[in-house]
Amino acid sequence: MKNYENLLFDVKDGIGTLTINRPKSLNALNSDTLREIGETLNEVKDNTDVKVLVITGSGQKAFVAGADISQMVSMNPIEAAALSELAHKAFHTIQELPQITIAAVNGYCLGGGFELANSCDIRVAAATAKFGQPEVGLGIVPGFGGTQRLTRLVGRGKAKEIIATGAQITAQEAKEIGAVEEVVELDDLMTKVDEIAHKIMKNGPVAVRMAKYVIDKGADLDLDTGIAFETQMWAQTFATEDQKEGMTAFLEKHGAKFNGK
Ligand code: CO8
Repeated sequence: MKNYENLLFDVKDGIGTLTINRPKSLNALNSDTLREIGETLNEVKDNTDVKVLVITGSGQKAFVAGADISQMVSMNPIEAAALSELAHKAFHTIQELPQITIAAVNGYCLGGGFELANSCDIRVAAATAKFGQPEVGLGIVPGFGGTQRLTRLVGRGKAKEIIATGAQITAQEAKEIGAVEEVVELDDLMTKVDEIAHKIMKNGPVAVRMAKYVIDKGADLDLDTGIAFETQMWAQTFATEDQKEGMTAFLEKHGAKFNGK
């Protein structure tokens, strides 16, 4: 793995951890950081050692406090579109990764930070984390997918309330509206994320990957088409060694040893 200027990346026991590392700017996303995130994701995509990807922010104060305002202040529309495009590419790659991704939200999760978290599969937040889309207060609209992914998570009314007021909400409030799955004390954040990652990694890798795919691709289909799609995918799992192993191990009353084939 390369050494990056604005992020850290390591892989341990099957868990890849990508840490946005610009604590002096509360991990704000500038174009260099987005480019580095994109490069890391491209490596993660094909790295079979990474079973689960965790994305977090460096320090105790912020996950990501948004796109970098000092870079955006003097941008023209073409430059803004280029920045937004970089983020869209990176966030789209996160969404399409075969691995399950977990956002470990350790603090401020604002603007582009909330949009980054929302492109992950699961969000676990420290009780002290704050969420919001403050863009309208800067005279812009969310530009890294916030009007779309947040709306799909929490519904139009809540998304409009969050985006139009620009107000921050607590981690607990974010959980109540479905924007966060788990809330724990800050000191317990990475332990909780690790626990979830290990539960995921105990299961059949092909099945986990396929479940993510069916949920995401099925979300925009009508119910009947989605169910038909699920049936196809379900049937395909019977062609895997993991299915034979999982069911045999159950009947023989021992733990399964999946090989991901
Ligand atoms: N960009 C650049 N620098 C930032 C950012 C940011 N988003 N957030 C914080 N910083 C910097 C501050 O400027 C400050 O730097 P310095 O020490 O040099 O003065 C340092 O981080 C610490 O911040 P504060 O002193 O402000 O810390 P506080 O504890 O007082 O406040 C807050 C913390 C509440 C998080 C506050 O920093 C804040 O409101 N930050 C901005 C949050 C925000 O508005 N985010 C949205 C940005 S817009 C966005 O994300 C849009 C994405 C889509 C764009 C698409 C078009 C291209």
